[in-house]
Amino acid sequence: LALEAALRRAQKKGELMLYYQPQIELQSGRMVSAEALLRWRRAGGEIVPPDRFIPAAEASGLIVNIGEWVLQTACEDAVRWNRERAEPVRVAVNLSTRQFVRNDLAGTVRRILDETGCNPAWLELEITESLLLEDSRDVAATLETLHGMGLSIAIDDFGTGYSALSYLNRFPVGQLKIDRSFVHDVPEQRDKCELVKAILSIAAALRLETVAEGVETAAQAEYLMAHGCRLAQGYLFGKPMPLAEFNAVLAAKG
Ligand code: G
Ligand code: G
Ligand code: MN
Ligand code: NA
Repeated sequence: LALEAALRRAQKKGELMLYYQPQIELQSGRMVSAEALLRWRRAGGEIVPPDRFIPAAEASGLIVNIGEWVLQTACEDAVRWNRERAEPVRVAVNLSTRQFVRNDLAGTVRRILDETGCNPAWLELEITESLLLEDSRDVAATLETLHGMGLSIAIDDFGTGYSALSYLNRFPVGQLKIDRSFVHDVPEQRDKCELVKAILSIAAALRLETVAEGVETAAQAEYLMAHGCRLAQGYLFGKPMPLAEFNAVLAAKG
């Protein structure tokens, strides 16, 4: 409860901010996207990572409000990045299950796209396997509406949840993000390599785009590219960074 109150104050005082982490097309080295990652910058300058406050925000319902701010801010930033670019850089936003239930998420997204002038094709929504396992009519309808608006939907941390592969057909999913726990021991560990190849072959069969998370070494990047993974995200290409730093990276890449 103390954390919840502190979080409310933080939001009022503008202490929440987004970091951005590049997603790179392995074949070309081009940055095609960036994941928005929430941070809480306290008055003293301390940066609080999301796993320290998102659970409390979810439990209290505050995540609905914070999530709207994240969507709004990410869209505003994407519009600025893409104002003078030939090839757009998309922005990926993480969503909590709570944002889908008892809440008009599709309406919120539509309004934010409208207000910011963000192209729906620039916005990706990251959801978790557990959301799809909610097996609710509302969740399915919301995902269909968002997809119909032109947004793409990614499954975050793919492979770590209670994977029921049937949901890949039942929901309008466009992208799988391979969890970094699989990527970490590639190419050294045989079983991890087999799991990564299995995920990549499911994705290829269903024509889903793939993003490998937590790519830290050139050997990992090479292995992933050789087995058909299109995109990668990780310290090898860039850490999550504040907007000013991310803008400098964008400017340098032209
Ligand atoms: O940036 P970091 O690796 O610490 O992020 C940890 C986790 O926090 C991410 O995997 C993501 O699931 C979650 N997260 C980060 N930003 C957001 C956000 O804006 N909304 C929600 N719901 N989760 C987020
Ligand atoms: O949404 P998700 O929980 O997947 O967020 C990605 C998390 O992974 C963020 O907390 C981010 O800080 C972290 N991360 C990003 N790149 C790397 C990496 O190369 N290695 C490790 N260990 N963590 C990473
Ligand atoms: Mn994510
Ligand atoms: Na993840």
